[in-house]
Amino acid sequence: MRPDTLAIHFAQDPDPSTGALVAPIHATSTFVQDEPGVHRGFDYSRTNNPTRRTLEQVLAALEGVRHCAAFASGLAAEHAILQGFTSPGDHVITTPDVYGGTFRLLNAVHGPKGLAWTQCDLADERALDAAFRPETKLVWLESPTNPRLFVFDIEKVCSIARRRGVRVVVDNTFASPVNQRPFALGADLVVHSVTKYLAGHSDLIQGAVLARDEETLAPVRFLQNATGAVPSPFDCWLTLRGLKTLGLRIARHNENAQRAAEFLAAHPAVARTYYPGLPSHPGHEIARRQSSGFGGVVSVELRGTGADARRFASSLRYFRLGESLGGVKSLVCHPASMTHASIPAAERARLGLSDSLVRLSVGIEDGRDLLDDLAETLGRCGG
Ligand code: P1T
Repeated sequence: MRPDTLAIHFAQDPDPSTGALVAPIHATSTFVQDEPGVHRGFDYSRTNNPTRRTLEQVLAALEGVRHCAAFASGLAAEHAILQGFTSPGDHVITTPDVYGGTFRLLNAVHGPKGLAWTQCDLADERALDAAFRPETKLVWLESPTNPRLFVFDIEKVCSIARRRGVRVVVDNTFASPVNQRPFALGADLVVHSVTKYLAGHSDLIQGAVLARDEETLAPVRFLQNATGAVPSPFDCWLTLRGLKTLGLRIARHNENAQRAAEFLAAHPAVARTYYPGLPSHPGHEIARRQSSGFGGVVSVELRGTGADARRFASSLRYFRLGESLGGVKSLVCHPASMTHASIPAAERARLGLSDSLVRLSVGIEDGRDLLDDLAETLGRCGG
């Protein structure tokens, strides 16, 4: 089955008891047992639930593997990986750009408990080599990164890490499995904020961790039940619904974002455009090689002050000002005061996360309307 067919059919046969074409929502906390300890594979919905299991099967199949644990949010999924694969005294290497919530999870939750972590330009092989320590347990890789869309050679990083016996986690949220398949490039674990492209409609929060085998996933699977940050059956069903159009949506996101990026790169009010689909992007060749599309997020540094950037972000018509990305409806955010505000200002300055940066999540509206919106607003508010 190819991915677009799989998203619609895989693990989703009509309900045998009623013939319902669409899988029911198993809204139940518990399952009646035939005898104490004898049941039909489900005993309690925190541990397992048929709707969640279907979602996990479909997500795994889309990433080309068979094992997935769904969580109540992307951050809950990340937390389970960090808890399951690291201990106090261990060390994690990550990308220079990461989602602000991931930074906070490392910096303010796991850091104080003794986890060390280094942000490193994974494109610089010498810097990457130097970043490894005997205690390094994970390389945590966003590609493209949030919010500046840096792209890293996943296959190369995986082979370097493998030689050292270190696992690689790829946060595949920005690409989605339609554009990029990290397991084929050597990743050990894939994590998603399902909230974004997978669910696709900005109507729920959810996460997932995927692995090639259940043995690798075991620490995460244990924590899914033991700490209980599981998604509701209804949210799992909504994601199953959203996934049916994933291929179509991503194709349009890719197309609209490419056009927006080309337009913005040529605009005099824009100092710098970050989009892997632009030949000027430093990771363009790698992105062409390791992905089949460049995604729906475009970031720009505007000329002018941070206040100008904030005004621009607040003035667009179709790009609504809000956190998140990956939904059908376009969004815009000012990372320094929104998604990446949990990174202290001095640290943002060190990382080069400018106050003039604006991040666009280009939706699936008619791309011409989106370009008109950008042109008109830059005309009014451009620096
Ligand atoms: O929001 P949540 O579902 O918990 O997922 C966290 C997360 C993990 N990884 C990446 C790459 C992300 O972008 C996110 C969430 N990001 C936003 C809310 C945002 O606006 O960037």
